[in-house]
Amino acid sequence: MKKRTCITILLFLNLYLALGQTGYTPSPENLENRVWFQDAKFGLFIHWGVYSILGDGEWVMQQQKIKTDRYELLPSFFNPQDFDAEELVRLAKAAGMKYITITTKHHDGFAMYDSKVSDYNIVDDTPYGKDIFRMLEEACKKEGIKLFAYYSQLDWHHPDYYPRGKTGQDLGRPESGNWQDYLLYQNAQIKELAENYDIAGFWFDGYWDQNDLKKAGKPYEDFDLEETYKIIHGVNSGLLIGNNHHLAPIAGEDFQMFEKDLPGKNTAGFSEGSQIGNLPLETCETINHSWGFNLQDGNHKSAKELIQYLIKAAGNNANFLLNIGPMPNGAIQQEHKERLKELGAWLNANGESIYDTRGGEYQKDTMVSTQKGKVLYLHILDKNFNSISIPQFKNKIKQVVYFSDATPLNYSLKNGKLSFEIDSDHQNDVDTIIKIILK
Ligand code: FHN
Repeated sequence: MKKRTCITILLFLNLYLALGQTGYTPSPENLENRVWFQDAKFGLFIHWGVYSILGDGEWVMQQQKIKTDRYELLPSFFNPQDFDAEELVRLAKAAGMKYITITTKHHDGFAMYDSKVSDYNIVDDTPYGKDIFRMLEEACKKEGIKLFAYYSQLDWHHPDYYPRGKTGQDLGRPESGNWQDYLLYQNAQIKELAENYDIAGFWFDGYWDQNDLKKAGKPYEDFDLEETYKIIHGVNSGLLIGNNHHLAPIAGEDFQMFEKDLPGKNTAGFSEGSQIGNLPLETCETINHSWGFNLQDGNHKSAKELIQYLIKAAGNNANFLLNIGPMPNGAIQQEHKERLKELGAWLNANGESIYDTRGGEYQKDTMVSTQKGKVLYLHILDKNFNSISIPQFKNKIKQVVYFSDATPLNYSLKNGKLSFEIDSDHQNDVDTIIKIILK
């Protein structure tokens, strides 16, 4: 284990025990994996299911109120002949991504892996008949990319997901069911994923479906997260668990995610209750506006927007999990492939200022900072922002250079105030990086 990792783990452990979640002590392997996670910075989110056939996103069952017996027709024409796991993993790797998180089961309840718990899965229930999660696992191993399993605790198909939460009403299921039997089913699927696939962790979703009822003072059911997390860490204590419950971290979790917002913000409305905890952080976002494939959604964010989101995430000490939604044939939309290639090109040139760094203390809309040891990277995200002044700059400076060509920069540091001008030749429309080597 690298010396730096040991120190980081000890820091984590102290911080954890001081502020942390009672009742759960992460194993040394888990702490080491958290350091890896924080160093990784960038991952690929994949939302893919039989819903892609309808080309109307991953909520189509709910939004079009498709009864379960009608929705169950979809797998019979799911045959993604153009799916190429190795090509997809190489696309992620070339984009500079270090891990992939894919939906093994979304809210529609259909398993995109070879589940032995339910035949309602891609191997047993489609003409395609292949385990895409296994194919991705093998391709990830080959390319040195880690694989995470997204799993929805919310289930619009299973008859025992009863009482219903905020969603999944009127989908043709009997108005009855045994919640404990659903938890047994859900935990059996989660356990088989942990035991049968070489994964790095779990990305849970859907907790909010019941919790929103609780917040509204209505009858709800509890997911008993402690039991699920114990099962996972009982299989492998090193597995990293995150839960998109939109709350502060809960005991047993190993990273905290934010949806469509930087940590601490709530512009998209998903982060109302999720104050920043003391776990590794991640924010997730779409390239267009849809997680699952949406034929009508051609509103693709520019490469500049996505690169700057990655930089702001790193500046806020968070990873960026960027989503694609494969089409029903298994292919990736051209625009999404192009964006990933542009992110990869930027990281190829500037990755030193992102990978293995931690969020800096200077965060504004137009400027964030990342830091690695004695090197501070200032990211100036607005080309017109060329006269920089940082009051209360606490560090002693050895040298200030432009990251792009190592040209020294004249600066003044008087009474703790650091100021300098950026010359027009070095201004960059996406990110002007100033490298400050500290004493
Ligand atoms: O309802 C899901 C949605 O389909 C998607 O999976 C996102 C990804 O973060 N999570 C939920 C919405 O918060």
